[in-house]
Amino acid sequence: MAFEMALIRRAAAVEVLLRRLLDDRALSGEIARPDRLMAAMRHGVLNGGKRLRPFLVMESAALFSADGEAALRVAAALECVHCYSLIHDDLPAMDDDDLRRGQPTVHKAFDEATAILAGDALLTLAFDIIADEATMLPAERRAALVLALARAAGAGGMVGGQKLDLEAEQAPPDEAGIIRLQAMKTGALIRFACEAGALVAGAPAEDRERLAEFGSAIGLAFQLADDLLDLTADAGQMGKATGKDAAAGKATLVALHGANWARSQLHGLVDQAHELLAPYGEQAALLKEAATFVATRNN
Ligand code: GRG
Repeated sequence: MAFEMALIRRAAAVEVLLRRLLDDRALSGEIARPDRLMAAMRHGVLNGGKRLRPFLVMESAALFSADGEAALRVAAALECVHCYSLIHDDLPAMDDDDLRRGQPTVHKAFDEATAILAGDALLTLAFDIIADEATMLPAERRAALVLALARAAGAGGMVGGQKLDLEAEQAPPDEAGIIRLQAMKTGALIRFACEAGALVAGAPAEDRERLAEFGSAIGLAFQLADDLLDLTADAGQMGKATGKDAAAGKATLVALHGANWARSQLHGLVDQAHELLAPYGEQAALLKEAATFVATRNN
């Protein structure tokens, strides 16, 4: 319960900031931004969502008593990258989805070209937010965050994982290939979310690595849980609205080893995640609950 309340509280804070950052009025020193583009960006961002990644940034930052306002801005930046990826993932050239978070996808509500541009602008806005002096951190910490986010989001991270995922439709990968693809496509941003808290705080490298490992463990759990939800949706049970991946016979660890194996893996990953946070004691209680939530979520 404490976790659910904290997730809602953190989501509300990040939404206030996102609303401000996506305001029609130009940023100081910037040429006015086109209305329809801004409207499409808002549609893709201010449309619900659990705001799990921002939560992970803010909670991992709190673990090291980092500046809360700076952590909030990094959290908002990461959510912009996540939302851009969802807008592009929904496009006809990719997943071709009509609904996202229960509302028309951006290309349905606007048009395809506008959706592509809204995604592009959200990606660049993310780096703008972090690099801006308003993110009151020493310049080298902002640079380290920009670098880590660029790597998590780019060809060696989420975008590369998406490419491998598209290729997997033609040539299904083996187990190692599936793990690599998922670690890149969904794992990299979750890993960054957890690592970012340590970066905002300027925590020692050992803590940064520990939080990154925690992020990798819950990233894997997130994807396994997602594949399980997909399977139950495909079987017409509770879970995701569509079981598209399972119905398409997509190569996943769940498809390879079955649901019971996946559930026992999830237990192991949550234990591993909790152990990684053991040095932080009670301070890490909410992050530990987040790991459990990720593995047991039903949406
Ligand atoms: C198009 C560059 C590009 C990348 C797309 C992450 C991704 C890569 C695509 C999303 C496809 C998808 C639905 C994957 C399953 C896991 C996932 C990322 C689910 C959505 O994340 P949640 O559950 O969503 O955190 P909310 O809506 O709560 O933010």
